[in-house]
Amino acid sequence: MSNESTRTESRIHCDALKSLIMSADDAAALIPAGARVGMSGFTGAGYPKAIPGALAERIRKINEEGGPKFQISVLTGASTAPELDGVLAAVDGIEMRLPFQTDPICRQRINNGEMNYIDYHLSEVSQYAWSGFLGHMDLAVIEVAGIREDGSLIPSSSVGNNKTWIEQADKIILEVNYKQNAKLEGMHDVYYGTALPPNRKPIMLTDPADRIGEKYMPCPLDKVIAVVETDAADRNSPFKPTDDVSKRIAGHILDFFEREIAAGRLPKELLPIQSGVGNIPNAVLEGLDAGPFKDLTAFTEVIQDGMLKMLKSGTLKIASATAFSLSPDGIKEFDENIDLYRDKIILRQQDISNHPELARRLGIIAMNGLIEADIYGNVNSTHIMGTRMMNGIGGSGDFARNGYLSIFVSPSTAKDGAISAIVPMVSHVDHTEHDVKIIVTEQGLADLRGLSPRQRAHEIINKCAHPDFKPALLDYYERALHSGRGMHTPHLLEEALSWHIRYENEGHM
Ligand code: 0RQ
Repeated sequence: MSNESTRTESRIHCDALKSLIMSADDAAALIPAGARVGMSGFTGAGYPKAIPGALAERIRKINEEGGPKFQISVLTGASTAPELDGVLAAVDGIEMRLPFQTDPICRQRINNGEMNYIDYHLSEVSQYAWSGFLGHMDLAVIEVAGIREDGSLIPSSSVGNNKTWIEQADKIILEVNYKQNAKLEGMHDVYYGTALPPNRKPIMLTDPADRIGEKYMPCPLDKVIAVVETDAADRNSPFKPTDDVSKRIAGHILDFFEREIAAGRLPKELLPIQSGVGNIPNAVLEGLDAGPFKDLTAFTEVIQDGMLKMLKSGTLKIASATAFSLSPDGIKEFDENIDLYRDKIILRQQDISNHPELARRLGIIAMNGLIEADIYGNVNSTHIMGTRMMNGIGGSGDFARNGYLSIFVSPSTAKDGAISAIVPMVSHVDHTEHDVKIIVTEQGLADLRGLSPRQRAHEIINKCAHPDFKPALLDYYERALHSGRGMHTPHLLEEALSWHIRYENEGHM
């Protein structure tokens, strides 16, 4: 993942594919307008580094000449980086994007109505592709760490949907990235037993450490039309230093775990943890590492910096994921100490890392971020003020609905206190009141298990709301309760979204 590998020795060991080595420009020229392209990449790891840029340049030139607009559809594992989403969105080269993105230019195009965006649970993308809902896959562009003699592929720093794209696409272009650590070889576990209903069989994984698949991905040689060699590191932003708000959120979660262990509802090693990306989840991991826990396991989507630290200290004994999501410092740490991490990390495809059957069986503790929650426990994690896409639901729903505990975390306010994260009614729902078990802000932790909607409202307002907004929330709830309308989930429908409208009009809720 950083500079350890060099090009002194070729990583392309398959003779049949050596003759297909070409420049990124020549490979990009093989991608036609209108193509539906499955690309590798998951949270800034394992995405193709050279071809998207070369393609973007080609699209820019062609579109400047006038004539029919050149765009493609881009399907990935999850978010990528400026070298993929950013460059293609900048030239308006993406007609349709799925299933998750975090790129600012993409976001702008999506919210301007210039790009179709389909926001799917990450575990489901592969089955949708196999069911035919996502259309015909023309091409796969996949980054790999190397190609073996028999043409099978050594996956790179993410697996994502690569297995599906390779199997489904008519044609395949490979990027062999020499910056990816050669010792990634052997860390993957790609499962070839999935099927569509009614032919499904149980997935025989009962522990996050179980290996059920292959270390390599077979690749039909007759489909490969180009091989491009690259030398570029994965790119992710550094984490913000842990601030007081994150520390307080982490503290509430650690106290909660200790109470649950004391009550006999969690074992002392907890249950396998899933942690979303972002500064707060990373701070929670750091808090766990500083706490009394040992021999924890993770069954999650991404390995972030906090998890590396936990693996190194022994707090965590095994981490199963589909990708890395490391800061530049995290990448350096991983590369320098890969021998320590190799046996403790398993990278799987995302339809297994996020599989509902496995999340339910293992009893995952899911921890994800929220944009806003309402007083009854519905959570919006995707839409700003109900209409503007932030990132997407990602894998949060896979784990929140199917895990044993679903914890959602957020500061109690956003935008310097102008916005309350706790609102009367969410402006968009991703995780319903039925899926959300625990909400945590720096103010406190609301445990919603076993509570009716009215009881939940008291718990959420009193434990999680910021003091600046608490009186107004209590006032809303009391007036709704006595409005003469339904008392199961009391609401004042005329007012329910007035906080959002006030923010849009006046810049303050
Ligand atoms: O924007 O930096 O411009 O001010 O949203 O908010 O508080 O920094 O939190 O980075 O953890 O993101 C839900 C978006 C939280 C994320 C979400 C603004 C806020 C800031 C980010 P600025 P924070 P985080 C595994 C699981 C869905 C996917 C998921 C997410 C920015 O966690 O995308 O969970 N989750 N995947 O100011 C207006 C509000 C706001 C608000 C926050 N109420 N109104 N703006 N912001 N609340 C990973 C994968 O699936 C791959």
